[in-house]
Amino acid sequence: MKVDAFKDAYKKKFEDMFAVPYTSGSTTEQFQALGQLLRSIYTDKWVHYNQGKLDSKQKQVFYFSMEFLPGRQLKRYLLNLDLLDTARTALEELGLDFEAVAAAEVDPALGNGGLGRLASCFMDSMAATGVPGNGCGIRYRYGLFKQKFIDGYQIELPENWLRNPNSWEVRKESKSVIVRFGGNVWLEANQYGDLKPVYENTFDVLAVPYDTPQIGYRNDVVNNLRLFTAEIPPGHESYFTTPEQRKEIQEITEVLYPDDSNYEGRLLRLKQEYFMCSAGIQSIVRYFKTLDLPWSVFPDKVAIHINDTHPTLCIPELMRILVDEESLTWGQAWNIVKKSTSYTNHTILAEAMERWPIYMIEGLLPRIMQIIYEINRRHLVNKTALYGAELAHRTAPIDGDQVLMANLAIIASHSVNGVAKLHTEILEHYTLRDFKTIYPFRFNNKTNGVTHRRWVQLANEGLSKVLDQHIGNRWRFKPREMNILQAFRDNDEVLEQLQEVKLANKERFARFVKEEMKLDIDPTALFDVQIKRLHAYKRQLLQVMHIVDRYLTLKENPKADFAKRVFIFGAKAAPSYHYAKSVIKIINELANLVNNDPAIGDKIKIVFVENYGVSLAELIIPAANLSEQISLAGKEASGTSNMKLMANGALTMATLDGANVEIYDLVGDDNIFLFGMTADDVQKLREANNYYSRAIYEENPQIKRVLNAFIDGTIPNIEAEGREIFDSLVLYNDEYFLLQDYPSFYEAQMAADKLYQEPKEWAKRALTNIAYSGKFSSDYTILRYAESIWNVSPETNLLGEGFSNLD
Ligand code: GL2
Repeated sequence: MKVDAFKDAYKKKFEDMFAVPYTSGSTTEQFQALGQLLRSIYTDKWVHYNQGKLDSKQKQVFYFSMEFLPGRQLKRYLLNLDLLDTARTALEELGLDFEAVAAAEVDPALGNGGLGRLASCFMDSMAATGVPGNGCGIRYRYGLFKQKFIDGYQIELPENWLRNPNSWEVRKESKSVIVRFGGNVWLEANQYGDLKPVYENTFDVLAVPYDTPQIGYRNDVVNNLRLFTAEIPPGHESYFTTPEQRKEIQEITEVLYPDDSNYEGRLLRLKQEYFMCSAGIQSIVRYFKTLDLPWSVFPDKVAIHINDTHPTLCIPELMRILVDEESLTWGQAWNIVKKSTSYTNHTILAEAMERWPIYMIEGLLPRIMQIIYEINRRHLVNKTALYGAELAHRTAPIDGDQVLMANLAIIASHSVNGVAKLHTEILEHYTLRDFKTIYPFRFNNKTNGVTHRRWVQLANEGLSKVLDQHIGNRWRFKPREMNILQAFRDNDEVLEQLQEVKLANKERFARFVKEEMKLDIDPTALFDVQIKRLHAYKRQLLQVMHIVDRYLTLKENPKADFAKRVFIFGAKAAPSYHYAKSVIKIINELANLVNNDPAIGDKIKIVFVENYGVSLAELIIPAANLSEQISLAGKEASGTSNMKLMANGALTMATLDGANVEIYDLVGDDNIFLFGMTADDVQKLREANNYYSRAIYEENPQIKRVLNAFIDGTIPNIEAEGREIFDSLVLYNDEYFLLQDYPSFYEAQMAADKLYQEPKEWAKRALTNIAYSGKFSSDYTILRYAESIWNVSPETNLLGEGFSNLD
């Protein structure tokens, strides 16, 4: 579409919608008009692609996830439709501010963090690579809470993301299904003598799908993200006369659980999980039946992927439908389930492992519990014969009065993968060792990835132009070709351009900070970024110790040789996570102290952005010089902000944890700041059982001085929180070994300071990080899933070339 035609279409759309001249709307209205215009452009493609999938009966992937964090869609759609420049020019020629219009879109926070964002990167990459993929999840009425700081404390406000109509979704009421909860169930012989369940007094809920298109990058693919909402079934209105009764239905899809990597065994969460699984599986079965094929080929047409254990109930739900409703034998059904299901594990944290009390499942989902009992019984019988009773019991889905969701997911899947090499190794050797014994070929690694379209092409247009100028634009289709940039490591012109782009991105962020926080930050200072959920294992506190250390040193010796730094944090804490909230309070009070100390000036500034999410990440990441990836080794399954920051030319400050290990393998010693214990060291230290943090505190004056600042009034207004943190580190033996790793962390930070004083040397390393980041494109990750887990053949459109050689 040409600019003039786009302008005319936009004007008409705006005036049709709002009945006022196009010059007089708000940015929200302008966004809505642009959204509607885009819809009219892509809908044909969507319909056509869907029809093509149906006609060809090709295999499709169904990616089940309780979380998606898509971010804003407008620019993503424009980019993928190759209309970004056209739309920008058109709006600007009409006198409108394109960026302001794009920023008027709400950012749907339907996920907590890395896991949800990964699901959205995967949706983008499936469309880009031509993998026929469907996302399946919940349309939460309220997304992850909106974070506010009041007196330095985190306050949670509801995130009403649907206040304005959602421009992209399509309600598909005719595709609704009924999800059944509770009641009684028993088995009775039917007219053929088969035992079938009979239900009584069930609580029925209507699951209504809302579909959002997933447009491929400059190809003809438009996949689908289907999110379900819970409603009263038509004709049942008379049973729901009181607000309480209606609420019982509405609350199923009312809010996202705000806990990251933490399991909460609440009945409502179980309802949500089953609601999504049952609705999604019923949709799949209905679709499969339209193909008019025998059940035995179901696994050749459908791949069901379980993103973490939250969607594990897909397994007994599919068993239920196949056995109870479609009258397959147990053996036939089990084969189908196993061949079509695969599971990704995203964490080894014990507190994140889902286990549901049997009484809860029994009460809410009586037939599903019967099926789980039968899966368990057969597992014990079969595996005891082969491996003995102990191993059979340790791997069984039922443990005493609990159902272990990971066990159920593993035994009923044909593939189990971790999300980084180290993570998969830990799963195989420790966490899931028993399963590895029984199913040696079931395990595989799929290192996470990020979509360069959002995280480089859109978030960093300046960098994208530099890349185009020197290496051509093929990297936009094949991000691995960014490695050609490495040939320019000694090219002064390129290095200078990269520095200019970085500075411009830092200035943009500084303007935001000035506007939103009334704080001046120096764009030439080192921007040191740690953006992720607040969690003890991620060790934001290590960085806090480092800042306190610098602060105290500078107070004593204002001439101390530190580079100017802006410490940037973005982090939400789970509302019930007391410790994490204390760390938030401490960072905010430290910021207050340091930012207002005239003796410190620009040498240290602390920016803790409120309400960190995808859109803020898009602003912060391109501005970063240093990427803090400092979790205790062995704890972070993969991480993905590490990849986004690297792609934008930040150097990584890292422990050898998660995907940091693979970043290190790519860029080498000279282009990363490594510190701290390895996962093996941590393991040994734990086994030795002789770690004594109090002794480190007593014997290391640097550490003692820093920790004392938490309790001696140096940082005002943190009496309770400072004491809590101090005690966790000194009295309660420092579970995440901060004191053990601190000296090497500090040393690495000093090395970063030193390097930052040599801008050209720093820029060379930034260039190398950018160059090698293409390897972490989620396009490749998805192609690996497609090839070795889902067994679907993508019709890739990336420069028309296939992807035979992925490694
Ligand atoms: C996580 C891991 O903690 C994180 O390291 C990983 O990158 C993502 C995606 O694989 O998954 N696991 C988890 O439960 N959450 C994550 O972010 N919330």
